[in-house]
Amino acid sequence: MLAAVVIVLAGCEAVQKNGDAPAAKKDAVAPEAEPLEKGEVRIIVENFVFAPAEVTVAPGTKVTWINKDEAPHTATSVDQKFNSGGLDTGDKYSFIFKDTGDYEYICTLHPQMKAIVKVR
Ligand SMILES: [Cu+2]
Repeated sequence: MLAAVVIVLAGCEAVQKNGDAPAAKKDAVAPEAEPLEKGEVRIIVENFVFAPAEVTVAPGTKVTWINKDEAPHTATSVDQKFNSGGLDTGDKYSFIFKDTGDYEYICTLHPQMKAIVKVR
């Protein structure tokens, strides 16, 4: 039951996950080389940290996480506002922050990985 609720919540505002075709993983082009959408903010997951660990964005900003580690990671809101699910190497996940507030999140696979998105 809980799992179903989480899926529904995540589905609400998750913009894209694994948007690249499977073949893209073999591509030499690094994910961050892709053009940013206007107003988009990127957070790189690498060396078991979210970088930057704190970002402040305006309401309506699309934030995209990209996993550059060999290990899988997630970006999971501690308040269950968003959840990337498992991101393998090169995978990305986007969420549009509509409301102001502080959004703490962790990697559920490595709970010591903590970061925050502030929407102002
Ligand atoms: Cu992790």
